[in-house]
Amino acid sequence: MFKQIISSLIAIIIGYGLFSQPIWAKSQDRVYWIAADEVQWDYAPSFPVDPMSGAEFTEDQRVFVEQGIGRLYLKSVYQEYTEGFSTVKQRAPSETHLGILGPVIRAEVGDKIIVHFKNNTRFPASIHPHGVRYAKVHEGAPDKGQSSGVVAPGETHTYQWDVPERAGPGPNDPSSIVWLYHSHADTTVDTNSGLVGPIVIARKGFMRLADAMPPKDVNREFFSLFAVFDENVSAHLNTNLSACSGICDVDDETFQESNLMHGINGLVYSNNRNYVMQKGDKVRWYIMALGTEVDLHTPHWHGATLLHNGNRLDVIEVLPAATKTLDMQPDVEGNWMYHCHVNDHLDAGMTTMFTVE
Ligand SMILES: [Cu+2]
Repeated sequence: MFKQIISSLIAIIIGYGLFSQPIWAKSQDRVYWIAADEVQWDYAPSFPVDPMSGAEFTEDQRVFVEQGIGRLYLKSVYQEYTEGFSTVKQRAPSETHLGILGPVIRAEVGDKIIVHFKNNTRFPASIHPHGVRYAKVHEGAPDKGQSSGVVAPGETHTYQWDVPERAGPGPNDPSSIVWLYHSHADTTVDTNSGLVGPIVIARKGFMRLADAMPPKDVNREFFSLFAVFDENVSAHLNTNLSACSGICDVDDETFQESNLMHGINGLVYSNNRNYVMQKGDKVRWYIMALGTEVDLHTPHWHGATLLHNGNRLDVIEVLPAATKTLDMQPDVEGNWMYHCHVNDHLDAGMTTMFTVE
């Protein structure tokens, strides 16, 4: 009898220990090693073939992928490294659709995010986060000579950001939401140069332990940045001009037009083909936009509908630096068009496909 009471007490104590503070709900430091690197970026690796039509690019399409500088540009991108910046981390297969975007920074409410940042580019750069909580010194934006996390070429900075309730999903949001991060040394130049990435904040208890995994209540997640990268104002314009042929006059309107890269994650004309899912999956889409007054985008999915905070739709609107999180449960197999529904953007390359297997 006495033994039974003791063992019951032990069971209660162990049970309390397990369930009052489940291991997955503990606050954690989420540590990242991220550098800004200069890389040669290909907006349309499929050239000269348009994967959508299977035919060669048309004259109108070639304005963007062949004329002027063409489809290869030097850009600045955020890359994730292993501890101590020893090697660039290989992207998980589930994240190859990220394209030009920097690594996904993940945390759940209650965590702290620590980002070791190194600027390997020839221009000042930073990581300025949206949504999370930071002191001025970790803002990543210029502040009249004060130290605020803008990093000179070759230098480093360790950002520390908190993730309080107000950085996570609100009452009408799903279990995770997306924020942007980007360089804010010279925002217009830095973002057009390519320095942008996503932050995902999950509700407490919803983040999985493994890297590159979606929240616990979904099977798959995808990220899309709808942005016209204006290569006319990239920090790398002068370098890129050396690879220009034909009309290469920076004051010429035709040349300027050829440098407006209407991409989804920096890929144009159906070159982002890694949006692959299974029929019936619970799929979360994180939509982001950046740019200027032409960057009003209306992402549209064929073959499926989505939920956005309780509203059903198959088109969502985003404006520069806005973010939207949507859920989809695809129920018809196939390759489906996924494009911005602004006519001018669609024609200029802001289109791709998603695949339901
Ligand atoms: Cu658009």
